[in-house]
Amino acid sequence: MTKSSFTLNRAKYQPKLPALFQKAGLKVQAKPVLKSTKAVAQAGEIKKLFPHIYGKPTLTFAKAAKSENKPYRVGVVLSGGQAPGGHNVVSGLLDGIRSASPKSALIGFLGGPSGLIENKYVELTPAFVKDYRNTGGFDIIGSGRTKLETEEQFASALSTMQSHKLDALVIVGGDDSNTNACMLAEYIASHGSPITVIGVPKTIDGDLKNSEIGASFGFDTASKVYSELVGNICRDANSAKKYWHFIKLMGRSASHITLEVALQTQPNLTFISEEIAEKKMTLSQVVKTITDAVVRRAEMKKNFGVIVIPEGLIEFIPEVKKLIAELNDLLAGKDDFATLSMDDKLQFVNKNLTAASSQVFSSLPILIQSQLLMDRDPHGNVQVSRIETDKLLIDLVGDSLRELKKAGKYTGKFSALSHFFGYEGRCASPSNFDADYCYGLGFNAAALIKAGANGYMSTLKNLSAPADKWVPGGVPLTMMMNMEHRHGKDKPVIRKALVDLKGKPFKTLAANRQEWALTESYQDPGAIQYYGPSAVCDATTKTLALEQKK
Ligand code: FBP
Repeated sequence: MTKSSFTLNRAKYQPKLPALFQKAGLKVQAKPVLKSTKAVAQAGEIKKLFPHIYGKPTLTFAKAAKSENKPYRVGVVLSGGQAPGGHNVVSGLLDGIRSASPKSALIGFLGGPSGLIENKYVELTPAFVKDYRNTGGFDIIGSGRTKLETEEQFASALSTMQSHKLDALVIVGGDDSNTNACMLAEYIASHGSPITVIGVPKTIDGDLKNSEIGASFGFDTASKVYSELVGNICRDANSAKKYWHFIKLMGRSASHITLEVALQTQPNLTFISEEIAEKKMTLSQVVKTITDAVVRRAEMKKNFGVIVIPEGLIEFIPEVKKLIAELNDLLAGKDDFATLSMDDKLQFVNKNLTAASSQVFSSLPILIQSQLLMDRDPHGNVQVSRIETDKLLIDLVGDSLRELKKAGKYTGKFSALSHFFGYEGRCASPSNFDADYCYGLGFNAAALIKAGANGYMSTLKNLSAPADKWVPGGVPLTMMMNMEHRHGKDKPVIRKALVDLKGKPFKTLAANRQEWALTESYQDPGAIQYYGPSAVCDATTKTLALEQKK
């Protein structure tokens, strides 16, 4: 296969490892930091559910005086949505275990967790991995969203691992996939097997972070891709001066991507779902906020602007959130729902919803109603990327502007365009940050395997500093767990990190948004740079820089 000259040249990039691994390779030993740990919430219940792996210490590494050189047999699964850098996790892991011994072997399970259950795999040799270094995508072994749930699935997963004589399995995934990793680690330990499970924090959504994890990989690259696109649209809006652009940005629940893109590009209006939930805003209040901005700008003869909307916004409007929770429970108990006609679906739903939710449901356009009734993903999440919130808002704002026009309160023109940026960013070539971070996370996972850590997430701390100053370590997965209502039942899951309304990134937006609404303070972040000055090529996200600013 011929390759673009970018691919050929980018393959030569040598990711930067933390100084400890540069000096010592895998000749390191684990040291506890926090001697014991607790789950973030419902600690008693989590402890009961994970008796074999609960409460372990957090770990860091130091150079070892002596180090045993043994070959490792490791399996790897890429799980959930694609995120830039996955291939570098694989290459860092391979280089890590091979630096312990060139006889080490890496088995890649195909198509996500289902490959592990069904024992579909490929051996990831250095020659196989070579072409994937520093590239985007998960195509090296594919990904999937199968949830490990049943006794049979766990038993098959363990038997696959035993058949390959694995020492460890690495699961690269977001909150749901690392919940899988945690359950599997407990299952394996409870069956007396020495195989260990290590998670790697992945998701463009940026919501797998906490006191121990600075960022999930992929967020940096994806938000830079969207920032470039939104920056271009801002410039177009200000050149043509005739369109309102409604831009929905991926990120499922949390609004981290939207917030980061807003900080990078300074559009006229930005919605942050977490703020909408906190202020208990109704859908009409959201529509009124946009309508007011359109009217005020029209008074200044500016019949154009740019609005960014997180894809999960609809789920955070309290009345819709309640409706979705009721729908989730209803749909979880009705296996034949997908086979019903639309009329039968609507009849079933309207009959079983509470009066308040039924009213909210009926007030939505039929297109949005049908999108709310689509299949949930295997983890019970509404597939918000398929709900056209951008178009819904354009319709509703259009209606309210027509009313104002009739009442003589608005004389402007409203011509709106909708965009959705999501899949455009998930497989981009990893930025230097993600290329380094992912390679380091993979190498660090090898160090955790060598340390015999089970039920841990691979971590690199101090991420706003240059890569050689990053601090490798591990965090017990149970430390991030809490109980949540999913598929009509309470289940242990890793807690999602939503946007902190008291945090510096949100406060920076809040301090500037009035000015940005009425002016054209648009910024042009440009495309991701892979060659050039470090200040441009190695810059982290604004979110990370603001969060870690002392
Ligand atoms: P992960 O949490 O698995 O990383 O997935 C992130 C995401 O890209 C969300 O932002 C988006 O809502 C969802 O995946 C889309 O899923 P799909 O790829 O199944 O359409």
